[in-house]
Formats: sequence, C-alpha cells, structure tokens
Amino acid sequence: MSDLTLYHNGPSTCSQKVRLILELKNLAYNSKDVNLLAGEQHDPEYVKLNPNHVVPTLVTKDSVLIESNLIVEYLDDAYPEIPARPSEPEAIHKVRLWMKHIDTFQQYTGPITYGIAVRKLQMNKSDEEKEADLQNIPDPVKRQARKETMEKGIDAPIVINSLRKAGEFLDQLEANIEDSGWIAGDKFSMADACTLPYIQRLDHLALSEAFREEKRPKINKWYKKVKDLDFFDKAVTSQIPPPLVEMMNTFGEEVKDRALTLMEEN
Ligand SMILES: N[C@@H](CCC(=O)N[C@@H](CS)C(=O)NCC(=O)O)C(=O)O
Repeated sequence: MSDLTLYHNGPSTCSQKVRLILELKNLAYNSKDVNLLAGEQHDPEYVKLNPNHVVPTLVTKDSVLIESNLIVEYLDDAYPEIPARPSEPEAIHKVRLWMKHIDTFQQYTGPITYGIAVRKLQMNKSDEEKEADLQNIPDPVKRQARKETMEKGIDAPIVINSLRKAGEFLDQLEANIEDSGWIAGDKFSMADACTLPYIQRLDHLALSEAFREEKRPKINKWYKKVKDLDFFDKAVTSQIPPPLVEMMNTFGEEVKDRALTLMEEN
C-alpha cells in the first residue's frame, strides 16, 4: 500500500500531468477515480479534500495537496531520485516560467472541450439535470460561462476566445521547444508533462492539423517524442476510454474547419 493516494480522472488534463510525473518517477499510488461527468467532484466528502471542486488531489501520509502544477513540483521535491526538471538554474527558471504560462492557459481548455464535445454528450440529460449540474459550479462567473457554452457550443464567446488563445499557445510552444526537442534542457521534464495534455486534447478533438509537420514542425516532432515515452501508455492512453476519444473526435470533426480558423485568428 503506497503512502500516496491520487484522486483523479482518466481524461482530465490536470490529472494526466500528475500521472506522467508519478510514472516517470516509478512511484506507486492508490488510484481513486472521480467521475466528472457524474458530478463526483461536487460530492461533499470530496470537496472537503479539494474545496475548488476539481481534480486532481494528492493525499500523502501527512497532507492533502491540490493544484496540479504544484503537486508535480511537490513530487519532484519529495522524490528527487529521478528528477523531473533540469539542474541548471536558468533551465529551472524556464520550467517555472512555462508552468506559470500553462496555469494561465488551463482555463481555456474546459470551454473548448465542453463547447465542442461534452455539450453533445450531455444533450440527452433533462433540463432539471442540466440545471442541477450548473448549480453545482461554485463560482458564479464560471457557472454563467458554462451555461453559455452548453447553450451555444462553438459560438459561445468564451469558446471563440478560448480557441484563439489555443492558437496563441501553440505559437508560444513552437517558439519554446529547444533544439533538444524538449521544452527545457535535454530531457523530458515537468514542463513537457504539464504541456502534453493540452496538445493531446486538441488532437482528440480532431484539431491536430494545427500542429501538422508543415505548420508547427517542432510541436509535431515533440508530440511524437512524448507519445514514445515508455510510461506514456500507462500514464495517459490506458486511462482514457477509447469510445470517449472516438466521440471527441467525431464531435471535433463536425466543427473542425471553423475551430481551426478561429485558432489562427490570434
Ligand atoms: N488549477 C487546477 C485546475 C483543475 C481543473 O480545472 N480540473 C478539471 C479537470 S482538468 C476539473 O476537475 N473540472 C471539473 C469541473 O469543471 O467540474 C489544477 O491545476 O489542479
């Protein structure tokens, strides 16, 4: 029995970051799935652990840790044997700066995913169920944004803005990948782990043309390198149900042209 218990969700981007670092470091953990579509993030017992109603949460022997990037940092501090960041101070600064950037970008992934795919998955819920889902969102601004996303999909202002931000993010990533093929230093680091889920999500939503070889060649190569890591399957692919990926892809295909155009409008 490990001292680490991870409350997470297979497809969740923030959960993937933490699982990639746990696997890089060969750390065993007890896995507790939080079903986001079923609203388990709002379960009062879970909210005691994570008052923000989100995954992931890492419970250690002594404490409860939230915020994916900070959990990743914690794992590197607590288990330094296999490092997840370079050792040179300038490279460490680059990792931290990039992770700060990722933290800002994170807010745009939800609207893109909900606006293109989750909205469609939830269409057969009754109006009462949809309203109950909305009322569970604690922040009134986020609640209103989710309502618009569910109603208007890719035409909701928040989804349009998020797609533009995704294009901007891809330009920044393309500029940040070093000659080594990684984001900071000469190895896979937490900067790469915290970036992967967002690129993969765009891929699952049928938007990988935005980083095809002729368009953003560094991202194209980097994504292949990350997927080739020997722990990638265990940390990522095996945790995401294939029918969900297929559904995201189908819904993504329906709006792909418009979404790709919006992404290049940044
Ligand atoms: N800043 C938080 C964000 C966590 C977050 O937004 N998690 C998403 C999944 S990637 C979530 O749990 N969403 C549930 C919901 O929006 O209801 C972190 O990095 O841990």
